[in-house]
Amino acid sequence: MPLTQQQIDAYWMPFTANRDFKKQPRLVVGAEGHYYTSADGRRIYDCFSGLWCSGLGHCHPKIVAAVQRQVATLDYCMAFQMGGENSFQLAGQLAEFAPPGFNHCFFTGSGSESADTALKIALAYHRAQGNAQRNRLVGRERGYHGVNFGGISVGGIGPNRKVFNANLINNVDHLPHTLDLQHNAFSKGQPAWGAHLADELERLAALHDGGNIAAVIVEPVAGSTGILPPPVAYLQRLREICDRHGILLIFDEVITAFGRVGENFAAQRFGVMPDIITTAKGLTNGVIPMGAVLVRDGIYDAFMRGPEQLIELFHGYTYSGHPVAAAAGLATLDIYRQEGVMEQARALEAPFEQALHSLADCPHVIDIRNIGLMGAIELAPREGAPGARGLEAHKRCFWEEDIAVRNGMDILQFSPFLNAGAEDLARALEAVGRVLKTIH
Ligand code: PXG
Ligand code: PLP
Repeated sequence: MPLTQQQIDAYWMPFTANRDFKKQPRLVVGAEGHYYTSADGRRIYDCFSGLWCSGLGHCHPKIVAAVQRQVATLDYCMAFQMGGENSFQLAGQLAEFAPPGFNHCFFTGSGSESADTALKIALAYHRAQGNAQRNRLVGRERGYHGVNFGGISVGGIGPNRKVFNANLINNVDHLPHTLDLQHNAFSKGQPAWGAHLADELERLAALHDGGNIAAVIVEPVAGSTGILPPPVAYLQRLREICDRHGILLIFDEVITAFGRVGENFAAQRFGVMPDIITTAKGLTNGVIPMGAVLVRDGIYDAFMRGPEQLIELFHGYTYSGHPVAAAAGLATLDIYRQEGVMEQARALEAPFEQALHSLADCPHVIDIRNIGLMGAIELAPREGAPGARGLEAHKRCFWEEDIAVRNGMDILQFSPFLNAGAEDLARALEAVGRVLKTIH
């Protein structure tokens, strides 16, 4: 049954140009492996792994089976003062999957909830340590940490903050972002230029006194803003400055964890260990919403003092550790470990980079950048109509080339499946090239 106009009108779509979309809705009714099935019966190759979240492909049979079993066994369990057994199993498995020393995790329902949870844990940790004066937070321009008030406050995406400006949380500073097309356009992997931008943290520490800063939150690779790989040595420098001043370093790995940069976590790829790691998305392959915040041992331990009958952290969600999500997470982690996924992702990085950069000479392209299985093609905005060119490219890819490509304004973004075929990917990028050649 085709949707009625009333149904189309009723859904207020997230981060979507609703009126434009509803003139000709791009609707999907099924998915399997690397393809969606559109409502008009076409197979659409997914170049974005859902929304970064479905790296193993859609409807993976092992995850489907695990979810089906779980929903008929324990559908939900009171999350406070009780717990479903499998959420503990998932926590234990995550600790083993994580870098050494991250042996505790707090479950959430999404990346936005993970980001706000991490900020709250950082503030509460310092208080538990007797350092209540450490209450400043530092984010970064162009950072994306979801859409809740904490996340948009430390985040650095102008339009996400503008309307809420007066109500953002207090005591937040921002580091500069690291993209400068004069210095690092068309970089492959980590740009050589830009490590010095981390020194802005030292300036903030001088201004406010480093002893008043609680935490710095950054994405190891800024994703949502259009993929900004960290300059060589940048993250190391942030780590050093944090250490010098006792500041917690939070890596928001909602996108970068679970193979997106060829390792379990970006922290491992870049060889820099944060104190707190936020995750979501790939934790369950996107099948059931779930996030997790992983903390270094000392952080958890700092809370485990005081009277034992008292709650140590006044925080939690109805759906923290949801049993059906936990089942999806357990099945997903099994696949990451058993099916050579990280090796596949690493092997795909070079052919992906090559295919992406082969579009450098297409019309309107002003930058291409990539790392791991994250890639962006930045287009010059159309005169007087920012975003129009990117949206047109997205729509034409969907209708004319049968591929799903994400656009953030005029930046086309790619998040291939961790197990994508190099030829499929090359074909999809050729199709993008065809579209770019015919766009005005
Ligand atoms: N932190 C980071 C680093 C993210 O990338 C979130 C937090 C928020 O997660 P939730 O689950 O609340 O959406 C994200 C999410 C895009 C795109 O097109 C990126 C995200 C979400 C949707 C689209 O790049 N990132
Ligand atoms: N609002 C009300 C009125 C609630 O009772 C609750 C949870 O009990 C919430 C919001 C928070 O919901 P969640 O735990 O799903 O984040």
